[in-house]
Amino acid sequence: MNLEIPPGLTDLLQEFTVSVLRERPGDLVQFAAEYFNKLNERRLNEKPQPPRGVRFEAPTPPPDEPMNTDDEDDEPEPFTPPIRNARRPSVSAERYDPETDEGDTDEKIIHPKSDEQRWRLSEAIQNILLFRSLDNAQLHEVLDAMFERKVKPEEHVIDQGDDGDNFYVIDSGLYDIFVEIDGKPQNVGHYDNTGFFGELALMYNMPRAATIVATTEGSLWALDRITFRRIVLKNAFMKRKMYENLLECVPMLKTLDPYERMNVADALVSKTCEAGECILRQGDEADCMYFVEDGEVRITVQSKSDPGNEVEVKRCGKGTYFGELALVTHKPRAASAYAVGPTKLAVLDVQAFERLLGPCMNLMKRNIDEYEEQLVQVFGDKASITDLR
Ligand code: 1OR
Repeated sequence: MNLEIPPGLTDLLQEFTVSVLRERPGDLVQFAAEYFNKLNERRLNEKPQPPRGVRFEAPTPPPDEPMNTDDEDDEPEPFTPPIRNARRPSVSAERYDPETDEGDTDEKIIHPKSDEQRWRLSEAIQNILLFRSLDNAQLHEVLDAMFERKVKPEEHVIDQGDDGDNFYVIDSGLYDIFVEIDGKPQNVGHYDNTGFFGELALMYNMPRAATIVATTEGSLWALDRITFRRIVLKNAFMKRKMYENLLECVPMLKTLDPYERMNVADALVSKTCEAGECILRQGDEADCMYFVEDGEVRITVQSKSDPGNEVEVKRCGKGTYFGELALVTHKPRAASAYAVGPTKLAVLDVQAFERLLGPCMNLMKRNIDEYEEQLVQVFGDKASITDLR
């Protein structure tokens, strides 16, 4: 009997499983029938597209090509590489498809390392969110395949428009990020001794979206395209897919560009709660915020004059968030939160919050006025509510 697993089966079942976990259908067989029918229809009709929500556009359109101003809700357009005047890539701009991925080979690449190098590498990857969903065996394989690249000041590690070869994790050094705007490279940010870059071209088979230049001596850990796609990409892709719908329907996150929103998806960690479970308690120190993936959360507040009196002030449903206030104000939790029924949350820790949600800070600060108004309505006067600011 031939027991060979057909290529693509694992990914197909994995994606189906994620859908089941997300949707929690009552009738699994009916859900499966509809799921695979839809999948088949989509495959027959589909033009190549990036994953939903990942629509890169050139920062400035060429004069003969007006900038697309469509609503977010519109159907995603056919995928165009981000830099339209870039050198034509030898790889086609296609969506990621694990089934046709050249990374399906099982060839393992090992770059021997000294103990000192291993130690530095394990330090460098500590906060690399793209590696978070790897299991131990996968992580070892990735670490084995990484190799060190030393850089000098002014060295171009990546040039915008080039084909993608490696993914890089920063071990040390400062690096500037340049993106061509109106034909001129503009400095849009920098990396300071930590972080990673070079994942986009490998993930979406498109030319490099930015130029990365070392401004000091430094050291990078590089991972080849094939190993990146074979191991890291499959996991990261599943995770982004899981969260893309959720993040798309959070109005606050619309102020982020797609690149920034993808980074938020990478940083989220799932948490399930039972009915009635206390998620956070008024007065506690805060180290994260929450997005509701499924279910409902009750927010309660104690009256200042009568702390035994816990009053429900709000309900948060799917696609909403809570727990951000204390991270904005750097104060203890101003309310408690309880799961109403079985509830699924996506948790963003305070470090990722500060790094990734800076552009949404003004919107979150504006929420404080709304919270105060709600509290005054519930408790009747300002004296019985705790100062939120
Ligand atoms: P890559 O493979 O395209 C260049 O090679 C890398 O620069 C890219 O992957 C990212 O890892 C990194 N837009 C696009 N790529 C960026 C950006 C960026 N920042 C870093 N990279 N923007 C800056 C967002 C603060 C958006 C500019 C309009």
